[in-house]
Amino acid sequence: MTTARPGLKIEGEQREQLRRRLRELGFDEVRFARVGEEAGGGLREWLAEGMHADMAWMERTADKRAKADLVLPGVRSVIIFGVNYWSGSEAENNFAPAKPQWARYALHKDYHDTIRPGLVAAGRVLEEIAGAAVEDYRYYVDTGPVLERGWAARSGLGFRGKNAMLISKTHGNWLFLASILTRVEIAPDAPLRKSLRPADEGEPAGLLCGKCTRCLDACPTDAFSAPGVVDARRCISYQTIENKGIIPRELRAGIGARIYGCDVCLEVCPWNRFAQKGRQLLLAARYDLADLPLAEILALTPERFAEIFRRTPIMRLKFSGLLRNACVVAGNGGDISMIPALLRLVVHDSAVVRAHAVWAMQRLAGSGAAALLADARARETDDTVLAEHAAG
Ligand code: B12
Repeated sequence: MTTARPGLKIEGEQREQLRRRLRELGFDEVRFARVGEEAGGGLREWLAEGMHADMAWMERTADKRAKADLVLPGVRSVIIFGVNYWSGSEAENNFAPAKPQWARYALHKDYHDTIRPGLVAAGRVLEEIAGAAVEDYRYYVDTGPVLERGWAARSGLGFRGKNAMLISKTHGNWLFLASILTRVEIAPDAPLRKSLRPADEGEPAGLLCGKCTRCLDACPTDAFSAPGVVDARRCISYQTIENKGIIPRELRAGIGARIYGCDVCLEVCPWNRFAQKGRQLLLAARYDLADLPLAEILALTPERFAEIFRRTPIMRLKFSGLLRNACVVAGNGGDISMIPALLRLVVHDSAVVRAHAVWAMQRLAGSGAAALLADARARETDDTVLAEHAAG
């Protein structure tokens, strides 16, 4: 077994020097946590209840998420980074009722790409200040088998809100998280309430939420199975980003105008009043995406899709995923001028797109839909799409 080499220890002024240098790289928050006997918080219960929907990768990596030592043998500390993506007013038009709404984080170039160079540089700083070798640390942003919110809560970066978000007292809900697991022993920062057991060992959700339940009450699809616990199967973020297939019919109306992700449980949180506009040193804004009219999205070609969304998180959704979501938004919007565009999509190559286009047509054209859809229905061979025709 590999253990930390003697001497790889940082505390006092040296630790603060490390923090300062890391912040200079563009990270808004840099906190330290000690690795102990984690059990993975509620991850196992969450998985056992099937709340991860079809994110099988969450199941495959559960052991590693629960025990950092399986990711980096001999790991002693986790450095948790917060990157503030609050944009102030620029993205306000994102919330004009007539427009498709995008999760705020999506209105940037892919943050995995823009934050990663910062983490590479952070590794170099760790090598320089702590004498670590390259094999003494691993860095991750989002995609690694690391319970980032658990570590962040443990490091005192914030607390786990009733909306399951890591909420910072200074940035509210608008922080991306990233981490470095390291064999360097770094004196840990204190969690917000020292008297509590470590966050991912069962800290109650909503430590600083008081009686507030705005997030739980506002969720359009009732996705919270308990305070702090999101059932991904009902979460609009999951349905519009991770789910690549059919969005359950009973959830579609709740999606409203949300074309990619959902910020409702973040937006309503009173802690956001402290948020300051981010420095954007490790981010590249794409607020222009929020100006795309729905009609233009419904009429996109694969080439134009790639051109507009290149290097943004939206590429994860793929062309057909965006069209699917646009159909749902059109179906909810009540604007009959979308009907010609939808009629082109009821014969699209993708069965998933066809199914949601049929649904949207039925919502917009009402009793006239059957006649307008007759040709498409006659030619349809996919059972899922036929079921949508029949359901109308
Ligand atoms: C899978 C995933 C999702 C899934 C599931 C969400 C969820 N609540 O778990 C879906 C697709 C729905 C999703 C949605 C979103 N996500 Co997401 N997601 C992740 C990912 C990859 C893993 C999260 C995870 O492990 N979930 C499992 C649950 C069990 O754990 P958790 O809530 O994260 O951690 C807590 C529990 O273990 C808890 N705990 C303790 N005791 C108990 C007891 C019980 C019974 C339970 C269940 C839990 C529990 O302690 C931990 C922390 O306090 C992380 C990145 C990462 N590597 O961590 C990003 C991450 C959590 N997502 C993020 C973001 C921004 C979002 C969205 C806002 C995106 C959007 N606008 O559409 C929404 C927010 C939804 C929400 N309210 O949680 C950020 C959150 C940043 C922050 N400040 O909190 C992360 C950290 C990505 C990042 N690197 O910045 N996400």
